[in-house]
Amino acid sequence: MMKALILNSGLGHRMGVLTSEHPKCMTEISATETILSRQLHLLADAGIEEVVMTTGYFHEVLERYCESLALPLHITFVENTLYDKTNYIYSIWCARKELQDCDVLLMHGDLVFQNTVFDAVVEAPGSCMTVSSTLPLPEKDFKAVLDGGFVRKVGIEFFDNAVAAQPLYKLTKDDWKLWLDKIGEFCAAGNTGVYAENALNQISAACSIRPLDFKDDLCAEIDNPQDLEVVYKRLQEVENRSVYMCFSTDIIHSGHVAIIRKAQRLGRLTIGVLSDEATASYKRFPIIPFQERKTLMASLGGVYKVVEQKTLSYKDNLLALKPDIVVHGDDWREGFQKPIRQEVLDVLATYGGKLVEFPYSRDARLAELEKLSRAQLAMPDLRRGRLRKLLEMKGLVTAIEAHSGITGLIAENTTVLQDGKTYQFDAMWLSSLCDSTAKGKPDIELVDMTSRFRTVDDIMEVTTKPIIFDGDTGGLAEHFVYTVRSLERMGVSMVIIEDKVGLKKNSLFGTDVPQTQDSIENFCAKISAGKKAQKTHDFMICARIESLILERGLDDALQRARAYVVAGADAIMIHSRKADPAEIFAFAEAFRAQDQTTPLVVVPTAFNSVTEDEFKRRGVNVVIYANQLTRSGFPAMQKAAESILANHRAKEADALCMPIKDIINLIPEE
Ligand code: SPV
Ligand code: MG
Repeated sequence: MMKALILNSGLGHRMGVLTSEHPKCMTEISATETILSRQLHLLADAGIEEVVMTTGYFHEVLERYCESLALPLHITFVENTLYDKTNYIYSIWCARKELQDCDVLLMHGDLVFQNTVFDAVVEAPGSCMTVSSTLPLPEKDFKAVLDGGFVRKVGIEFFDNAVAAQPLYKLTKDDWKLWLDKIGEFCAAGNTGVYAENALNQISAACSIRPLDFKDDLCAEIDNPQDLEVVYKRLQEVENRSVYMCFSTDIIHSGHVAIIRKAQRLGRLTIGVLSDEATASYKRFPIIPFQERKTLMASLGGVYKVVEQKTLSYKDNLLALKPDIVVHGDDWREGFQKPIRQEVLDVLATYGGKLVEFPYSRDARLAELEKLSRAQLAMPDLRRGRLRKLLEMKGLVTAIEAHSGITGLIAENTTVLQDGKTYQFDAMWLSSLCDSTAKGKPDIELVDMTSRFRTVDDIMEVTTKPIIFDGDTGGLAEHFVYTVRSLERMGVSMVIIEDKVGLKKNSLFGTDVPQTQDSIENFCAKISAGKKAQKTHDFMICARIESLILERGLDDALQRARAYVVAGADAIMIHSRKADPAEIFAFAEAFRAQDQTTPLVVVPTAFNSVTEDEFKRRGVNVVIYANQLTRSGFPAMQKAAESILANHRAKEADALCMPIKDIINLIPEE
C-alpha cells in the first residue's frame, strides 16, 4: 500500500500578496489548476487514494478547498500547530501514526512537476528521489550527493558530486521506517528547526534511494512570484504539446488503452485512424469500418482530435499536423514497419519533433481475438460481400489465381512493402485452367463442379479473402442456376461466365481451335436466370466477352457488353490474347463512353506489360493474374525432379527447395 504525504504546513512568506489569504499550495499555476489541485489530480489518476497532508498556516481554508475538489481521495489532515516555529521535520513527526507500514510518496506542497516525471517516480521499482543531471546546481536549494548509483546526502550545503534535487521522493516501507524513526529521534531531542533531510543523511547509507533523473523536464518548487511565472509558462508549453498516434485496430484492448493513457500524459493527443484501404492492405480487412473506428477513438476520454491516416506512411499527416511528439510501441523497430519508423524519424527531424516509444504490451487475449476476427472474415456472409466493398473502396481490385489450400495461403499472405505502402492481393481467382492443370486435366470443363467446389472449400478453409470463381461457360442455364446458388451459399463473391457454347477450350488458344461463341439472346437468358436464382445482393455475376479472342471485332464486343448489362450482369470481363493491349484499351474506352459504372474486368496474361495504374486510368476495375502461380510453380517442381534423377540423390535439389521450416511457417496451425 502506498500513501502520499504532502507537506503544506509552511508559511510561504516569499510569495507576497499571493499567499495573503491561503497557503502557498493554493496558488494558481494554470487557468484551471492550483499547485495542490494538480498534485491531487495526478495522485487520483494514478490510483493512489490515501493522502496524508500536514497543515498549519490557513489550515481551515486548505481543508475546505480540498473537499471542494471532490476527488476520489481519502485525505487525512494533520495540523502542525507549531507551524511558525518548526520546520517540516516536525510536521512529519506529527503525522507519524498515519504513516506506519506503508510505502510513501513524499512531496513538498509547493512542488510542480509534469505528469511524466510523476509517473516515473510512481513506477520506479524501489525508493527514489527526483534529481536533474542537466540543470545547474542551485545556490540555495536542495542538492543530492550521489555515490555508487544511490543518493547519499541531501541538503543545500553540498556541492561536490552533487546534482540538483527536488523534494519528490518515493520511499519503500523499509527505507521510510528508517527515516521516520530518525526523524523521531531528532524531534525528541528538540531538533525541530532543521530539514527532515538532516535526519535522512544519518541513515541514508542503510537505504537504497536511487536518483531519478528528470533532466530538463518540469519539476520545480515555487518559492516566489518569479518562480511562478516560469512554471506557468513551462506548464503551458508542456500541456499544449501536440502528440500523435496512429491506430489501425478494430479491437481495442488493454495494451492500446495503456499506451493511449501514456501518450495523453505527454500532451494533447491526436489519434490517426488508418483508412480501410490501408488497413486491408497491411493487415486484414477491418471488421469495423473506418467511420465506426473513428467514432470509437473519438469517444475515448482525453482524445483531443481524431483524423484519418490514409496510408501506412505517417508522412502526410505529420507534415500537415506537425506534432511535437509521435508515440508508438517499440515493436516497430524490427520487421516490416521498420522503414515506416525510419520515415517518421526523418520527417520529425525536419522540424524538431520527437519520437517516444513505449514497450509494446501484447494483450494475451489479442491473438485469440485476432483469430476470431479472421474466422469471422472467412465466414460466407462476411466474405461474399467484401468484393463489392473493395471495389467501392479502391476502384481497382487485384486478384491472383489459387487452386489449392497452399496457393490460397500465398494469395492471402504475400505482402510487399514499397515506398511506405504495403501491397497485397485483394482477392483470389479460382481459374478453371489452373484447377484443371493441378489435376492433370485439360481446361475443357472436364473437371466437374463437385470437384471445383471441393477446391473452393479447400481454399476457403485457410483464407479470408474474397473469391472470384471461373465458371467457364456456366453450362446450361438450367444448370447454371444451381451453380450460382451453391457458390453464393459457399461465400464466393463473383462468378465469371464466358459467352461460349459446346466444347469449351481455353481462350488462350483463340481461333487455333474450334470454339463457338454463344448468341447474345442465349447468353443473356443465362445471365438473367442466374441473377434471378441468387438470394443475396452481394453476389455478382460477371459476363465475359470472347469477341476479341474469336476475332469478331470491337463492335460485337461492345454490343454484347450493352446487352449483358441489361440482362443483369454485375460486371463485364473483356478478354484478349494479344500482347499488344491496343484492343483492350479500345474496348475500355468505348465501354466507358457507354457505361460509366459497371465494373470492368481484365486478365492480362498476354498483354502483361500494362501496369495496374494504367488499367485504373483507363477505367478497369478488376485485374486478374490468372495463372502465374501455376506457371511458376510447376517448372520449379520439374527442375527439382530432373535434378534428383540426374544426380541420383536429393542433395543438389536442396538449393531449389524451400526449407522445411519455411513451409511450417507458411502454414498456420490452429
Ligand atoms: C482461366 O484462368 O481459367 C481463364 C483465363 O479462364 S484464360 O486462361 O486466359 O482463359
Ligand atoms: Mg478458365
